[in-house]
Amino acid sequence: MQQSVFFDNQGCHTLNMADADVIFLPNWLTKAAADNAFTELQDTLQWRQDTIKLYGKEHLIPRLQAWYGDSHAQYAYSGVALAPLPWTSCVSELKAQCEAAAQHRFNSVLANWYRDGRDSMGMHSDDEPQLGKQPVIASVSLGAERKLLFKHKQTNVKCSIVLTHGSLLIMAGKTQQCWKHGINKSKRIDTGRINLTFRHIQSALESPL
Ligand SMILES: O=C(O)CCC(=O)C(=O)O
Ligand SMILES: [Mn+2]
Repeated sequence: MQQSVFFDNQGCHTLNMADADVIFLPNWLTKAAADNAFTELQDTLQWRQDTIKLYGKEHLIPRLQAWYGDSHAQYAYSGVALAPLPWTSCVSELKAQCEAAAQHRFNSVLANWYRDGRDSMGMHSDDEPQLGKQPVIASVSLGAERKLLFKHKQTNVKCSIVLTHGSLLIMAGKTQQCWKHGINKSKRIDTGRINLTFRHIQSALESPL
């Protein structure tokens, strides 16, 4: 498994991945801010466990999810249509911080709650047409550390990054076009993790910038 990371003196890591633009800030939030956000999101988001149909059979998605955003930011994820709920203050504050860090506007967020190591997310790319050609995605991690795996679609090169409590991962450029990512199950993890992926959904209702 290849993993090479450049460190700068602000603790910002740029992953040296071909055909990708990935930046990782492991201590983006203070521990106190990350602890508070984890508790508040766990308690206040409208978590749901959706099902997906695979080969004609219904399966529960192995994690809880919630979708928040501007009302026009309609999204279909893994075949599940998600109507956005209106922003909560905690999610909206994190959105503003992500916008400042990524220098990019977001209008929606997918929240995932991995209750323990039995919850996971399959390898996928966030490359739905509504996200545009080279989407910028800001991903905030809270709670248990989980490993994010990347696999190059053509070369099958793999690398991984441990997503720490209070970290921010920014994926941009050709990352979604050229790589898949996912979170495997892990027997050793018995505590929860919440991840927020802020996105910008393109919509006909949006006024041009
Ligand atoms: O939990 C994570 O870090 C990954 C989440 C993700 O890939 C997604 O929401 O599309
Ligand atoms: Mn993703």
